[in-house]
Amino acid sequence: EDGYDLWLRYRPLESVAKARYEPQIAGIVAPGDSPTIRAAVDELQRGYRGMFGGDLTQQGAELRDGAVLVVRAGSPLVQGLDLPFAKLGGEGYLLRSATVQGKRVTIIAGNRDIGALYGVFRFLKLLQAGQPIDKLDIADAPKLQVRVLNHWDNLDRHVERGYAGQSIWDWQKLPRFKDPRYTDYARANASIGINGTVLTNVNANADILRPDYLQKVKALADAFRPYGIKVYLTARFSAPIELGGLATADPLDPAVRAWWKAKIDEIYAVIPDFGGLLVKANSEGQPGPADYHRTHAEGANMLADALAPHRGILMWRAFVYAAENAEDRHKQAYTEFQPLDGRFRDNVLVQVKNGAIDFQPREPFHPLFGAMPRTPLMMEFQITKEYLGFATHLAYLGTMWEEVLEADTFRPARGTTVAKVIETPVDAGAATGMAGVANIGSDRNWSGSQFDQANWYAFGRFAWDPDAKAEAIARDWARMTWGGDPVVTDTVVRMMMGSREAVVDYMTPLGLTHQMATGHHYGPGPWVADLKRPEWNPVYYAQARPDGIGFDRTARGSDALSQYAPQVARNWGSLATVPDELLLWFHHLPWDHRMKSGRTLWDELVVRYDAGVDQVRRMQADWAGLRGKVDETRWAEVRDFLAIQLDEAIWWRDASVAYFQSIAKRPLPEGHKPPAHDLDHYKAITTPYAPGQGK
Ligand code: BDP
Repeated sequence: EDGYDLWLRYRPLESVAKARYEPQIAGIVAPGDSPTIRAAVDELQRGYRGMFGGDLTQQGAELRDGAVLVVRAGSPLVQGLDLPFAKLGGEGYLLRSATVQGKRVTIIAGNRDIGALYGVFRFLKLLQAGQPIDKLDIADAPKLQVRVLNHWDNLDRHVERGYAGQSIWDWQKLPRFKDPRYTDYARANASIGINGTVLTNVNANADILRPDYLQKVKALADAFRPYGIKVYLTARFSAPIELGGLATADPLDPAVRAWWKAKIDEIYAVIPDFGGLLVKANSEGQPGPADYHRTHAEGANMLADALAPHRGILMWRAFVYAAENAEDRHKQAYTEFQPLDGRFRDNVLVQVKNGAIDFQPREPFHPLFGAMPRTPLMMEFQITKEYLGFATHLAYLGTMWEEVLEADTFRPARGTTVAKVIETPVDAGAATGMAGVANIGSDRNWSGSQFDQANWYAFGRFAWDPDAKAEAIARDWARMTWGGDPVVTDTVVRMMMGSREAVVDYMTPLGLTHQMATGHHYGPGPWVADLKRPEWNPVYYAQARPDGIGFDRTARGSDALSQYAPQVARNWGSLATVPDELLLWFHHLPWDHRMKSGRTLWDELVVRYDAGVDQVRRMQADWAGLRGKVDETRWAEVRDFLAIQLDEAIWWRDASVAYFQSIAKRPLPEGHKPPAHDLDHYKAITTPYAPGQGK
């Protein structure tokens, strides 16, 4: 095994389980004939072949006991049954054990074919997990409409922040050659409810909008369509200049508007169900409406208006911080976007990163959530682990996403979690959604490591249900990916559940952030102070000085806290109630500040760095115990990656302790070893050829 099959492995069931299931799965009845129903039947067959051996017989309208019905609402086969189609929406599904024509059957159905496909994946998951299927009564529907991956893939197949090889989009061979991998990609996404994919990097290249590239995009759209997946592209705001030869890209210029309208009409002529566009504007050097003194709303609405007749969506990113702006970077997106509340069209989704800075191992939730009640906001998570040790460090992100989604914004009132904010359409026609920056590449195992597949999986599950639980998701993934042995499942889940906190601890404990080395963001660089913009430097974030450490975001400092609801601001603003995890995010404190543990801040910091390293050791020990219980190839890969992670956790810990000790000038707490080398040693380490860098 090399991991290619992801969580859709469908390995042979044990004979007891097989014997139990067999009478309940005696054939398929799938009367509809559409590409999506065919995909559903294919998947059921594939699963059956893998788990039971042989093919399921396709049966006609004459039902037999044990038939599995794959149908749509309205099928004569399910008439007269009391089935909850009304609450399934366009993409939901139901699984129901029932008696039809006097026979015991299992119904898998949705209002549309895609629901039936999603239902088949759920059914296969039950079998993979050894769950009973004789009294099924499940109805499920996604809580968000737009559930998209964002590929930061360039046209030359370099993936920005990608750690799994090259882009899987082989532009040079498209449209003629459709790699079978495109279908497996679509299957994997459909199995977790992802219904869209942005093919190209947010740092966009206008060439993707050229007619020849649109034909390539169409080929991908054709491959994905049966699986309910729409394609989206990134739009470079200056494309009217670069492709259209216009002198300006001013969104209020009639020629510019006409150019975009024609371009968007052209896209829809090629791909009638095209999803829409994603734009990064006036951020990190990208062109945008501010170049013409226009607002983000003016820029977004121009594109939204051109997309609207085609029912297309415009995703507009709120990830902005400007070179000219001296304001705390935490505050800048809110300052720029919040006043625009209510000014965006209904088919615009403002795409907001989970935290205010940048996909760090831990951030408090972004203050825009809850603060723009008249604007559709979508969540943006980063699945690829740019700031959490690339593919080599084991870090399950489900716990991080759950933490953010469960956070209470108190806007307008207690109980309005971030999940509620993004789930609730701002008015009847408004869109909802979640985006995940993909970790997928051309590596055989798709994600660069076995365990990073779990992050792709978890993203889909949270996009379907933002109120989902990270542990339950980890358990499902572990069972499907590593087999049914409960010892394996429990161990894998335990490793996963502690893994992200370990990374936080050995990289950026107690609310520290952005301590990564320049450019690639892989190793430690807490001393870096030479980059041209202040907020690119780690020293900007830690504010470590002889008097103490941490970024003061209270009213005495940058007052970023004032961007949150008063209850949140009070909670995080007070030393009595702020959780240790966010302490230095919001407060600058003396090295001898007394922590809840009774230790000084300096001692606590060192204790946390070591706790992170120890947790990696525990993961190693856990994994060692699974030898022989999972296949050797994948086992050995994980073992080796954990060894890399331990080395690098120690590197992070030692480099950070050496640096902060040079400022704090205090001894290490009892029992904690000094760094192996002096500070200059760590400063001299360079990583010039790390993968995934921006270009
Ligand atoms: C940063 C990445 C950069 C992205 C940027 C973004 O380092 O490569 O372009 O986010 O989200 O974290 O636009």
